[in-house]
Amino acid sequence: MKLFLIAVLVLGVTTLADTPDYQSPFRISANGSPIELSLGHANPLVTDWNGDGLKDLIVGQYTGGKLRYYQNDDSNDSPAFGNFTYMQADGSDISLSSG
Ligand SMILES: [Ca+2]
Repeated sequence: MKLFLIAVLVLGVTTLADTPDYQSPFRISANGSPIELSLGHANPLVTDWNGDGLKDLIVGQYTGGKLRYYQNDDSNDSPAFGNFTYMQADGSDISLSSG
């Protein structure tokens, strides 16, 4: 039992020591300028939206609840984004309410 408790304590200390190694934050640019939203709440999602094998950027913006779509025009290692378009459904901009 004593050996088990020591093993649990060692495992616990080891687990606490294994902190994630995150990169430093950086701003994502589109057309050479950092992406700005009119209000600071954004919800980014990186996914290959158009199925071309390149990860695109979708940003949900707080103002109006619209979804910006930035198509990746370069590569997954060095993505490049141009102008955004608002995502649409049935010909209308998608708008999600907050809350
Ligand atoms: Ca894509």
